[in-house]
Amino acid sequence: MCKAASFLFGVMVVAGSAAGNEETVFLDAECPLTPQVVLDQGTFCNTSAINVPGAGVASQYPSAITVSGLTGVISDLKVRMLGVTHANTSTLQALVQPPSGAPIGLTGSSFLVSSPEAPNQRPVPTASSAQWTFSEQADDYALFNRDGVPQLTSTAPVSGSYLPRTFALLGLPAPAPSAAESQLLASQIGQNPNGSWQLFVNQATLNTAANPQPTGTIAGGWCVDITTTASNTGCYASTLLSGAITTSDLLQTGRTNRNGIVSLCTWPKTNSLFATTSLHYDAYAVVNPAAQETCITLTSDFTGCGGNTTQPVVYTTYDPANPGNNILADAGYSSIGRLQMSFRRGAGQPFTIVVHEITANAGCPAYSLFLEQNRCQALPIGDLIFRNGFD
Ligand SMILES: [Ca+2]
Repeated sequence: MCKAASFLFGVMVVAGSAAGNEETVFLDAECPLTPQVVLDQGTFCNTSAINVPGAGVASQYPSAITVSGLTGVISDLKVRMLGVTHANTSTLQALVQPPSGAPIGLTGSSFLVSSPEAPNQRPVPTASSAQWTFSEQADDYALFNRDGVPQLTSTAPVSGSYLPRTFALLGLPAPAPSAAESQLLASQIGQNPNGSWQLFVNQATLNTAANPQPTGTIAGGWCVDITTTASNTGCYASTLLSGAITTSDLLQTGRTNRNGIVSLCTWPKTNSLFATTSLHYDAYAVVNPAAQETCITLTSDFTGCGGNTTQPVVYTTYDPANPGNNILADAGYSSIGRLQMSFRRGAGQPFTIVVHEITANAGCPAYSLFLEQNRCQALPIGDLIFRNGFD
């Protein structure tokens, strides 16, 4: 029997103790992907300017849009920001809270996130009266790029379509939702579109009081473009894993280097071993349930770790004696908050998610790992082919 689209991965313990040292995530039967005709469409906007200070929340926090009168359930969603002007949009944080479901991270980071092409440099994408469309049909991220080119010092206006994605987000001030954010607009597939949509915009300060950020504006406000079908298309899949790292967990020898570079479907990265300290870990073996290669996002939530910084790493195959080998993806950081990354995996291909402590025996009382994918969406192309060859 086909399960709800929110649980297309399953979990089984294959090794370790009841502490859950190592688990294998198996697949449940997928809901069928049934072609469906568009039932309804609508664009809804709030055109009041959203002004962004040098630090903290925007002038409208949140800015709200009421959607009403649409029939059916959401099959496609786009969020547009109109007239974005800002001299460093990399730390301009935006979340959208739909009427139901988790908030969706649109853009922004709480930390310096380097691009793989410019290690140790922070991209500084600027925007001048730009029209930003957040869409899963896009190929790159607003935080890093314009047309696939890292924006380090450019003053050119940046208009275009961007993938929604936040990076190393510590959470936005209340009343923004405290729930971990989804990385996919597709998380709204199958939901009722009608109700209040709220946009939370915040300027991060990079935790440095002496690091003032430029002010900015979203002068024309924002819009949601909603398409519906009669029933759930089944394209969105997710699973939530949770656990704790304790001193009864298994040990790995060393850990992955934290180099500030995030793994992305558009930018796979390499990494290596750092130190050889013994660290406790949990491992989850997962298989991609999609019928074709997809982009899988992972949101790690370490806010329940009691301030103990914790690191997530994804492997093609994991060897706790050599945790610097076979790294598929990492977030470039450990965190006491949340970390986001994404990676590509083919149909039926396995991967292993490992969560480990940074300080020996520090552990983590409670963490969660949220996997998502839109299994109907082709991979974001970016210019991967030029960065990594014909893989
Ligand atoms: Ca454990």
